[in-house]
Amino acid sequence: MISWPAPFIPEVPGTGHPPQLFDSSTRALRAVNPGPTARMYVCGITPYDATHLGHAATYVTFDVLGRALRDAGHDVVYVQNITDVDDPLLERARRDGVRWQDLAAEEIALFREDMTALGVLPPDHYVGVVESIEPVAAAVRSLVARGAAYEVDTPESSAGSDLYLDLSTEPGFGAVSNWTRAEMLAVFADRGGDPDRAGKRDALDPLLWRAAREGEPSWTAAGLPAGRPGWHIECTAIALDHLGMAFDVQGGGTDLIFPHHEMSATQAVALTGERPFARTYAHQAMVGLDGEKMSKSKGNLVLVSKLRADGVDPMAIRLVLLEQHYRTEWSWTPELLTRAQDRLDTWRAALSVNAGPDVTEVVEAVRRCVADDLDTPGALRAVDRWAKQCLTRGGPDAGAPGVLARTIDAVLGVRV
Ligand code: 5CA
Ligand code: ZN
Repeated sequence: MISWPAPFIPEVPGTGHPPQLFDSSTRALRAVNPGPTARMYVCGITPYDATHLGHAATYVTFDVLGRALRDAGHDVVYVQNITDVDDPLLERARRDGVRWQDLAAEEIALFREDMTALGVLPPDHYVGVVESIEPVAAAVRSLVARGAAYEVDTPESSAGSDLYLDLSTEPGFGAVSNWTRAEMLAVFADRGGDPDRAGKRDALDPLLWRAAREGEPSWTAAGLPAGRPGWHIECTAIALDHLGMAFDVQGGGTDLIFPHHEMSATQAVALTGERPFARTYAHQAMVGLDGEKMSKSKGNLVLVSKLRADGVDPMAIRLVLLEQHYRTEWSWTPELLTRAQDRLDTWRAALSVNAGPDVTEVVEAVRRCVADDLDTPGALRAVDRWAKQCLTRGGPDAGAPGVLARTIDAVLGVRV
């Protein structure tokens, strides 16, 4: 799939520090310690509605991680999927009387525009499920061949049996979330699972392949009934295809810790006999509106595209997101946007003077903050301090404003 245009990353003197990230799996800070090339997979959108501030927070968070890794001297291979065939997309298309392909294409186009406006670096591989049927089918066939999958009866009108993963064959199950079974069962149905499906061996077993039903899209793949991929196996197959095992960071929102990232990893371990799937699992806390999680299914959305259409500077939106630490839940308010716009105006004023205070310390502070579990609020405060000093007392260094402008552009993705 085509992604979106890459923004220019300016050169900054010196190098950044190797980032540490909170790993949801071990619940501890962990050094992201890649070789020359860092490998990152972040779960992409299900394109049935427009990008809201929660999605934007997730992609900006991992954008900052990618920038920090680059600034620390790594190449980055970044993979993102698109869940461009799944129940919520098909249901929304049916409700609105449009083709599911058209709905997906429209929402993906809008997402690209939103990401471009927010200065998010594009993934190197932007991969739709509809482009990945063969690798997904191969993964399902391999799980069947290993005795890790089983059939569940379907209505007579369908093309054959559905296939599920038998979690009892997978001793590594649970290693990503480290949740109790009760915790897993409490959210499974709400997050795309089907605990009550008759014929399953265990309530938590995930769907691998759904045999075609009347009126639903399907693909033919050797050895499988005509059908379509389950959700988790799509990310397993795409990640393995483009990154292999033991890649550096698996990212997404906290709503994906279980079941999505748990199942994706369990399946990858089952397929390869190796572990881990990802070395670090990092998750963006949920962004809300009026105290409730912002979600397409609830419809309580603040859309990036709507804010842009209202004339809001996308860099002010980005500053709202960066002002929050990614591991803290928060709710969108208009006051946050006003404050971010004021901050942007102040930074622009300070960075457009001919000479200012020395920036060695503030550049180092920005780098230290992002390397410290993506402490973007700390990085913004460091720039605020310099801007205030610059505007109140001035400074002698003619190169300073330019170096700092390039730093916040390269490391924080903020263009002043
Ligand atoms: N297609 C799947 C992942 S394979 C999916 O979860 N799509 S999504 O469109 O629902 O979400 C896209 C990304 O935004 C996911 O990483 C998800 O965890 C994250 N996300 C969704 N809602 C929020 C929210 N309210 N706050 C923060 N992140 C969110
Ligand atoms: Zn995913």
